[in-house]
Formats: sequence, C-alpha cells, structure tokens
Amino acid sequence: MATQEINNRILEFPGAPGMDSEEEEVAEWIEAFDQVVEEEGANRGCELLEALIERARTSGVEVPIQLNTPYINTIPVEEEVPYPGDRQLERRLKSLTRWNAMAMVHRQNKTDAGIGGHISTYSSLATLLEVGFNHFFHGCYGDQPGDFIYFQGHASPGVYARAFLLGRITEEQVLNFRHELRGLPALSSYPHPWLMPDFWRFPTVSMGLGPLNSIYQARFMRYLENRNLIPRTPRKVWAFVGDGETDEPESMGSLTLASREKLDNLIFVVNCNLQRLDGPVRGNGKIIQELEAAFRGAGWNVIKVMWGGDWDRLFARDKSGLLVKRLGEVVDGEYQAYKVKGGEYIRRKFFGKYPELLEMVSDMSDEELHRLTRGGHDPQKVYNAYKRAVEHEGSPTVILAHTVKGYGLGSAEARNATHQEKKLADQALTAFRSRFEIPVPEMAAKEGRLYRPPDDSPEIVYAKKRREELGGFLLIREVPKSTFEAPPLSEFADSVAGSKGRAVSTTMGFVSMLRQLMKDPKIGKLIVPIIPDEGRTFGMESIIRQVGIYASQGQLYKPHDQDMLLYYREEKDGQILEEGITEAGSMASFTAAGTAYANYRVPTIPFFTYYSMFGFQRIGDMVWAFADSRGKGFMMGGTAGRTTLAGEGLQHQDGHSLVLSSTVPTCHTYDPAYVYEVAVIVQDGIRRMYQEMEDRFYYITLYNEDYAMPQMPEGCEGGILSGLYKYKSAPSGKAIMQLFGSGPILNEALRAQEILAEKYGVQADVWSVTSYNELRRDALATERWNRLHPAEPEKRPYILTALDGAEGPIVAATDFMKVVPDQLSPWLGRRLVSLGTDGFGRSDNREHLRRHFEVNAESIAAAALSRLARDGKFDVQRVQKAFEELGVDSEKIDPAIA
Ligand SMILES: Cc1ncc(C[n+]2csc(CCOP(=O)(O)OP(=O)(O)O)c2C)c(N)n1
Ligand SMILES: [Mg+2]
Repeated sequence: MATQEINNRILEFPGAPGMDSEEEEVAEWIEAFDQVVEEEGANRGCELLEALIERARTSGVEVPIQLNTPYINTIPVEEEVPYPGDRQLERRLKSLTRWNAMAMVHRQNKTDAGIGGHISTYSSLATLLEVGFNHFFHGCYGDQPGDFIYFQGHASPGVYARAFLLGRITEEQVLNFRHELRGLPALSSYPHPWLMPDFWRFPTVSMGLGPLNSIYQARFMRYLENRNLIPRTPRKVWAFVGDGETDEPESMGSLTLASREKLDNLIFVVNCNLQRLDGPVRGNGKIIQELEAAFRGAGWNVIKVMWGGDWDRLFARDKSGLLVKRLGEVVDGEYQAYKVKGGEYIRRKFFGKYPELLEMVSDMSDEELHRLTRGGHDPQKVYNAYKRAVEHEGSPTVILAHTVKGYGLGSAEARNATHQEKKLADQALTAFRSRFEIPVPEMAAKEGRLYRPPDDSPEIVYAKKRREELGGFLLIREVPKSTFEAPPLSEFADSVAGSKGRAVSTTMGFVSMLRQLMKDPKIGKLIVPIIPDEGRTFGMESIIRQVGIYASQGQLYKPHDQDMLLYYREEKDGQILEEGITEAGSMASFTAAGTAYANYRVPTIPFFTYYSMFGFQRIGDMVWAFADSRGKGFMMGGTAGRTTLAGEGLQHQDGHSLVLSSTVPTCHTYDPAYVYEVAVIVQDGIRRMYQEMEDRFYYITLYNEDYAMPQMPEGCEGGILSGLYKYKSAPSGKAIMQLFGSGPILNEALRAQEILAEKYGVQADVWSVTSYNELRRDALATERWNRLHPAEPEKRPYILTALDGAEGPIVAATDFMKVVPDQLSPWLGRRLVSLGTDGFGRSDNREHLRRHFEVNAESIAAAALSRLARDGKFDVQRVQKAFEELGVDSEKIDPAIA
C-alpha cells in the first residue's frame, strides 16, 4: 500500500481494528511522533525527523529528496490573521482600477486599431497589487525612497489606472495611453524611466530582466548598507514575475545568489495564471509545483497561495485527504479548462473522479463551483502571505500565487488567446460593468469611458489615507539636485604624464587610474568596481588588496595567500563587486549601481570591467534596459580588439562590440589608444554624468598590448572627446594623405607612416580616432540641423572642420570591423579607405593576426599606395613591387569569409 494511503487511513482511524502488522508499525511510529510534537513542540518534531533522515542516509537507505508540498496553501487557515483593511472599500477600488485599466486599452484600440495593450495580465494581478498598495508598499523610509517594485511590464494599464484614481496622473494622460508623440501628456506602453522619468524606476517588459535585476538590486541595497553609504531600513524589493516569464534563464539563473546572500529584503511574487502568450505554461504539468521545487532547492522561503477562502470549508470536510490528492493529480491544462468550461464541467471532471468528492460538493450549485476562488484573487490569503514574507528573516521569499488570466473578463477568461485580447465585445463590457458595479451608463461603457469617483468619495479618501500611512505615493522617481564635484584632470596627472618609456597596456593604465580615483577623499568611496571573475586578467589584484571584495559575511577563512602582499581579501565593507562568472549578474549590479543616484540618492560610479567579447553581444538587452533606466557609469571592455587579444581565437577575439555599443542611444563609445586618452574620457565622463547630471554612460575599450604610453600632447582634450585629433604630422610636414588609427592599431598606423615616408617617399599625417561613433553622431546632428534650416548658413560637422587642410585620401585602420570607420563615409565619401577585422578570429600571435586581417603597418602602407595609384598619384607598377616587399599577397583569402 502506498505510504500516503496508509497515512490517510491511520490518520482517519488510528488504532482501527483489522490493521495488518505493517500498518500497526507505522501507526506506532506516527503516534510516538505526534506525542513528541504535542509535548515538545514542532521544532523538536522537525529535529527528530532530520536526525532520522540523516541516520537513514548514513546507513545507506535512500531517502527521496522532497521539495514539494501538497497542492494547497502553505499557510494553514488556523494560522491566518484577520484582514486589517476595509474589504468593501478595497474591493470597490480594485473594481474601479480593473475597469479603468480595461477601458484604457479597449477605447484606445477602438479609436486606433492595432495600437495594442494588454488587459488579461493585470486582470490576474489586480488583487496581488492592490493588497500591496494598500498594506505593504512603503512610499519612503525617512529620507530614503520607499520599497522598490518591479511590476510585470504588461500589467502597466492597471498601474496607470490606480495612479489615475489617486490623481497621480491625469485623465488626459490616460486618454493618450500609447499616444506619446502628439505633443500631449501621455503614457508609455510599458514601464520606461526614459519616457516617464518621474514615474517609473525599473524597465521590466523584456521578460526575465526584472527578476534578475531585482535580485541584484536587493544585493546592492545590502552593499550600500554594509558600506555605510545608506542607513539600514526595512525596505523591500518586490518583483512581480509572470509564470511564463520564469522560462527565461535570466529569471531563474541567479536564485542562489539571493539565498546565499540571505536577501530577506527580496520578495518575488509569481503571478501563476498558468498561461503565457500562446497557451498554458505547463499544460501537461504543474508550473507551481515546478517552481516550488526550484525555489526551495535554491534556498528560498516558498509560500504558495493556491486557494481562496471559499475552499476552506471543503478542506475542512476533507478528512481523508482525498481532495488534496485530487488537486495534486490535475495538470495545468485541465485547471485552465475548468475556468473556461464552467461549473458543470468542474463537477463532472474534477470532483466526479471520486464519489466521496462529488458528495462533498453536493450542496453547491454549478455557479458556486465555477466561482471557487484561486488564492491570488483572495485578499485575505494574499495579505497573510505578504505579511509572512515581510516578516521572514534569513532568506528571500517567493510567493507563488495561483490566479486566472483575464480574471473577470467573461469570455476572455483563461482562454488561450486571452493575452492578445485588446477589446471586449459590447456584451462582455456590459457584463464587466455589472459584475464590478461600475457607475458608467451602458452606452458609455461600450466605448470604454473612464471613471474616477470624486476626490471626497469614501474609496478615494480611503486609498489616499492608506498611501499616506505608508509614506506617500509609490510611483515617484525623484532625482536630487547634484552637489557632486568631479575631480579635475590634474588629479589624473600620473595617467596624463605617460609611462616614461615603460611598456604598459591601456588596461594597466586604467587600473592605476581606478586605484587613484578610489583614494580620492571626496569621490573615492562612491566608486564601485564590478568584475566577473577577470580581476587577474586585468591586473586588478592590487585593487583587491586596496579596497577588498564585498562579502556580506566577511572572510570566514584564512586565505592561503594571506602572507603575500596582494592576497585575496574579502570584507564585509569591501568595495569591489566580484560577481563570479556571470556577465548578466554583473550587468545587473552595474544597473543597480548606475541608477543609485536616483534610487538611493547616492551617486555611485560603477566601473564594470569585463571581457569585451562577452559584453554587448551576450547581454545586449540588459544594456538596453540600463539605458532606459537612465543608468550612468563606465563599461570597460577589456581584452578588446580582434588582433590585439592574441592566442584566444574565434570565440574570444572581439571585433564588433563597438558596432553593438553604437546602437544604444545614451551610450558613448570610445576606443582609446593611450592612457592619457582614457584619463580624459573618464574625467570628462564623471563630470558630465554626475556633476552636470547628463543621462549618459560610457563604453570604453581596454587592450592588453604593452607599449610606451606617451605624455599627453598639449591641447588635444577636445579632440579626444569629440573623437579625433592629429597625433603626428608627416615627417616633412607636407602630407599628401592621412592615416587614421584607433587603439593599438594607432601604432601600426604610425609604423606605416614611417614605412611610407622612408621606403616610398609618401608623406602622411597620423590621427588618433578615439570615437567614430561620436564623430558620426555629431555629423548626423549637424546634417539634420542643416536639413531643417535651409535658409541658414550651413554648419560643418566636427569631422570636416578637424580635417580642414588635411590633404588626400584617408586610410582608417581599426581592430574592429570596417563598418566602424565606415560610419564616416557620408562625409568623407571616396576619400575613405577602411581597414578592419571583419570575420572570425584565429588563435595566433598579434603579428600573424594583423597580417591575416590586413591591419598591420604593412597592410596599411599597401592600402595607402594602392589608393594613391588609383588616384594617379603613385606608379601602379611600383605598387605591385611594394606589395611583395611588404609581404602583401593579393590572392590571399578574404579574412571576412575565412
Ligand atoms: C524577452 C521577451 N520575449 C518575449 C516577450 C513577449 N511577451 C510579452 S508577454 C509574454 C507572455 C507573458 O506570459 P507570463 O509571463 O506568464 O505573464 P502573464 O501575462 O501570463 O501574466 C510574452 C512572450 C517579451 N516581452 N520579452
Ligand atoms: Mg502567465
């Protein structure tokens, strides 16, 4: 007999006559256990069980690991506390919010077909949010902002509807939901701080980013507290997550960080409506059980909110456990069908499987069966779950709330197609109106008229009072005025002075710069170095020693290298976020740190230094969301360049991150060759981002090739920041052509300059191009101005004024793809010849790599001669010979396709 069944029988009839000896033995054990729990308490019972399990394991008995609990509420009804709010007024508020959320989408799609929006997600989420807004979400903690809420992006109409009821946003805004470009106050489709900077904090609509970012947010909050940059508060990070959204690796990938870091300031609420966009999340299984096991296995506190209060009566009747057993048997696809097919179907298919269950509900009508509530729609159950979650200590909590997608939307409820529903049929609208008692005339209801009760109506007064008691409105993002003073360039003197002949890389130069910055008495403590397990690659051991790695528990072991100068130092108030091998996690930390100026009113300055190949192409969507969040900081792409990173080959050699970074509007991309260039960019970046409060961030490449870093030539700061300056004039002073170089390839251009002059008598100037992207943006903006002001004198972009007087063709060489210099083609036209590293990388040394990709000095010189020959400025026959001398093979395979 199955253990469960024996247990049920024994529980029902302890000591019943006719038990066999096996059953009697079990009964005795259970009786003894019950006695211990009764006399010595539940904890003692738990200890005994644990001891038994351990004993069983050490004696070789295989005990199955049980991560699931039955398919019922985690909190038993007898442990619930009564609801503290006015249920009636709250229901009213919720109904009005539901109405306005639905109406907002419905009417907009009636007037502007195809404008989109969602009504089903919020319908399933309404109770989960309302209980939070009325009882849990704090508006502030002293001078610190309140709780952080990551809303499900597609539920935004509900969030707007509530803000509308409370007067936080106007009717005009609501009427312009998804009409952002009409010169009127409007609402963005989803949570976007870029578009609604005083309202939204967190962009969440790209599935998976909200959950991931929220974990690192909670962790960063602890980091700031442990480093005494903010006071410790009971503030929580709440993340509302879709059950379908948990399929994203980003959603589940960092769960163990949250438990390892004991983030009891973090609460996930998974809206388990069992559906995603196309259909059921797990038609043939049970998503809630799957998530329970995953979260519990990852060390989270799991609270399941499965069934509403109307089920409690049934559970009370369920002496044998048969109802619980039946709930456990049914798969999600079937649960969904129950909601669609109604009470008669539920009676027949669900309760009808066992005669005892049919009997149990014999006094209930089909309608009552259909209405049996899922836990996520019962404020009492939700309240109790939230209360436990905020009181829980020592680990993060996940609430798995069972809901119905499209709840209350009549025919759209729980249907596979409900996610895409934008409009309701007239009949559904009027049914909605009656069900939720919305005081809008029938005709107006059909058009989706909004409804806001007067400010002095009991429900609005109540709602505002609740918010007042919780510290004010929640949806406010305020950026304090900056009092920040950026350190002047003179504080970067070491970097500007050059390396005095010593061969160093820009990475090494940057690391010493960072070390210096962290010593700055004013801003040093605000620097947040972030690294995903590449500290040693970038030579950051000294920084680890200087400021320590953040470790919330301190260092619980004696590091084996403690006797060494640069030992692995972990500290409770350590400054470095060493994230381990997770670029996504590091980017989430970068996001928390890069938005702290607004979210914590502490302008932390993150430097996220990583292997450039595993940046934009791996976590590009997170960078996009970072920009949307108005994030500030420096992304430092280490080991950049397809030919500079030698040996590593195809997967590691990055020749395109500059292309990807150029797509992010607030990202300012630089590819410096020398340490002083890095210093100028970083100094000015800090000033613009934190002193001038510009919404921008930086992507700067760093290389690992060592060479002597020159002292900064006078007066080149402007050129460095604008993207280009002349680094070395032609030896004779009279150039007939120009060479552009970036990063270490600038050295190749300089060598080409010599070759051309010495061997072929061709004089060329050499320019350092720090940013093709900045040059292009400036030129585009200038061109646009000219286009829109045809009567005004034409302006000239920086790239043209800077090149005034520079003669001849231009050969631009980069360690990135040719498309990087090609960004200037519209302004340089046929003058421009781009050399770059298109194609897959190879493992070899720099010399061979640069020859393969045709970006070495010889290839640059050959390209220059070839171009001059075509222009009739150099003898073609001589070029052929020069190719031989330079080792250039005209028939070699194109590296772009090799
Ligand atoms: C990365 C990403 N992929 C796809 C989408 C498109 N999308 C929007 S909502 C949705 C389904 C959401 O299902 P679920 O998470 O269960 O939320 P629900 O609406 O059911 O509450 C999808 C696929 C997206 N927003 N982001
Ligand atoms: Mg869902």
